[in-house]
Amino acid sequence: MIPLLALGCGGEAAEVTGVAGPVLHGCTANGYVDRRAPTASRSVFYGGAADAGALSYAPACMVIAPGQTVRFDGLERGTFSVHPLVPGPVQGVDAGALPNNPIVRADDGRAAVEVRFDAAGVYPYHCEYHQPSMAGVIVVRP
Ligand SMILES: [Cu+2]
Repeated sequence: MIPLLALGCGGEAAEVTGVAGPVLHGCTANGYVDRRAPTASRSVFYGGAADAGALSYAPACMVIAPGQTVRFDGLERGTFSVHPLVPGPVQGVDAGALPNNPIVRADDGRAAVEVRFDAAGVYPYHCEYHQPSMAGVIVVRP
């Protein structure tokens, strides 16, 4: 019996959820988690926090609705000085025409930032030091 696992960002095992999104940053076409429900968690953990590997984001591939806020959170395990959060695709990846990405570069000692996504679109992000494997995508759609 083969478990329903696929290789996600950084070679970490990621759940296959059947939610569609672009193939980018290790995200597979149907490998996105749907966090559009009002009560869903919209935290992206990194740097060994919660479900994230030391050099990965979890969940790295997330679908949210316009107007919702994502919290990038290293909890007690990671900070942006170790894992600088950078908007946009990793080097060498052409993500096509990118709309304005509301993610703002964070490279200080904070562990968490919250980013509100108002417009539908595809918003890649990555860690400056650990790209290309440490990368993810937020897809915003109704
Ligand atoms: Cu990193």
